Amino acid sequence: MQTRVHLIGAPTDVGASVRGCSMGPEALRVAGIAPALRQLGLEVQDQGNLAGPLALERASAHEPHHNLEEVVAWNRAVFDAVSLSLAEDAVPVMMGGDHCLAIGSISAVAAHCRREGKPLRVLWLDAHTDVNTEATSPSGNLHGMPVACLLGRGPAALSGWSGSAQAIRAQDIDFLGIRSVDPGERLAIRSFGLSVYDMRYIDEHGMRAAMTEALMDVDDNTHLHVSFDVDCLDPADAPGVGTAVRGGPSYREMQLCMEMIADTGRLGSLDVVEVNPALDVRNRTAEVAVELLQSLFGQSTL
Ligand code: 5AB
Ligand code: MN
Ligand code: MN
Ligand code: MN
Repeated sequence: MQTRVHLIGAPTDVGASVRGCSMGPEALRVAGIAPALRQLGLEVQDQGNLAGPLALERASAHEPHHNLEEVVAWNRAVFDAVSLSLAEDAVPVMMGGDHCLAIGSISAVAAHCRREGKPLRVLWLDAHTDVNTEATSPSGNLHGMPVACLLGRGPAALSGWSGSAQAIRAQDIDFLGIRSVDPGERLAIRSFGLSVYDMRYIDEHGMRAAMTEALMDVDDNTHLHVSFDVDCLDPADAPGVGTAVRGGPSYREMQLCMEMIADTGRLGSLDVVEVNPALDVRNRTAEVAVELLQSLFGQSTL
């Protein structure tokens, strides 16, 4: 059976304070995401963009969760679209948009896995761990909090969507490429016992060892969800992001990461988030993302 892929655009930046990743879905289309995946023999259906509230006025800095109402509305739309796509046996590719949208997509995936009795594993590819809460966030931006929400530590309005207070358990998620962790996040990583392959680990052991470990418990029945924040890449390779941090994996290291995920054959759903064309150079970041997705969906040189 041919693998079906649904492209779902979620053009918003309500979870971020730097504007512009609302143009991410269009940048990925301009970079040829659909034909690039079709080339691999996948049946690709672009479902267009979801609709949601604008957030033209940034909320006051005193609110603990900026744009909470808008973030809830966008995540509802993402939750519904991803749920539908999974029910149709397709692989949903949620094109963000900022990373707060992973609350909706991963909650939908978790609900699906629970229904199907499948173990879920999440790979969080990012410079950041995004495990802030209202109490620890230095910014109030919800794109820095999706992991906390999924672990049951978010605002009530963003909790319980998967049918359980915790959409995922701490042992279900591995982080890779991490190099920016806030003080409160460091405490959360320790208390949850999160598995974090940070840049030092990758420097010392290499991408291959890190990925081998991260993918160790993936079996034939596993649903693997990849949440790909493009700021995971070194900003030299992916400059079009709102929260760039120097010292990330190179283009080639990231290719190996994607190739090793492809080798498992278990990729079930994907987020591609934080592509910000307003900060980019000739759409390079979207192009790099599309090339990496080709590897993720199984393209190999030989
Ligand atoms: B991204 C920061 N930790 O919470 C915060 O891009 C940055 O989804 C969050 O990883 C970056 O504001 C969010 C300082
Ligand atoms: Mn992120
Ligand atoms: Mn990030
Ligand atoms: Mn693990």
